[in-house]
Amino acid sequence: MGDSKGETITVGYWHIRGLAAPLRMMCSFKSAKWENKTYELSAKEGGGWDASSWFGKDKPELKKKNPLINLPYVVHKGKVVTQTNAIFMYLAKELGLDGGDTTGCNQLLCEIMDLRNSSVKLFYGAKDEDATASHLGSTVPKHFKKFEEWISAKKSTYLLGEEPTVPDFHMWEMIDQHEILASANNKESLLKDYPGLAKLYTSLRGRAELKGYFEGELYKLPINNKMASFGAKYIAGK
Ligand SMILES: N[C@@H](CCC(=O)N[C@@H](CS)C(=O)NCC(=O)O)C(=O)O
Repeated sequence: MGDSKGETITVGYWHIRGLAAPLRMMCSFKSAKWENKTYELSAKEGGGWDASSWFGKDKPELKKKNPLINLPYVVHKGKVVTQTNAIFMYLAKELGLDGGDTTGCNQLLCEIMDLRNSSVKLFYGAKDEDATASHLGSTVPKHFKKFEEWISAKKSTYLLGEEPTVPDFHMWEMIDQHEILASANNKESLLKDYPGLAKLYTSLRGRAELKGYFEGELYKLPINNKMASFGAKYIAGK
């Protein structure tokens, strides 16, 4: 593990769970010295959203250090890191959460991002019961099946072994978001068909290192931003 207990890690993102939730979970899990920085959208008169809390000041400032700057970002040891999967791997190395398997982490993180990207289309699209049913009944199972087969081949609790590594935090977040989506649509849990994923979900949720995260404010943020058709307001998880 690097000296991340020495220098504060700043995690910047919108005032929601979104892409930052698993980054916050990783910092909490490792009791890193870290701070959470969030930006809030405010309603504009006449409709629409004012995003100047981010675009007005911090984005132009951080852009001077990293022209790729986006949300989320991490500032640590004088570096500004952006792009979620790159941040995941940066933190995994700093916090000792890569399991010594960079290729495994990268493959899993990209696969989880594929699931996330298809979910975000639904969450930010117009509310549509048929699209939600098709997402829960077809799209998500296609992804979950791959992860289930991966875990089953590994014969492990987590994606890369018996201890959590970086992809488990994003996997957990995506499972949780879909548990909440299913329950909000009066559908049963998707996990009944995926015992390996169910075990990962329950095991990580029960880790003592994450008690503070789950009991604190960060887990109570809305999943998505204010314009989303799903998750724009806090919905209690399990
Ligand atoms: N590929 C990027 C996507 C980042 C992105 O789309 N960020 C959205 C929020 S999820 C945003 O509002 N960015 C602010 C900006 O464009 O400055 C990643 O994985 O981090």
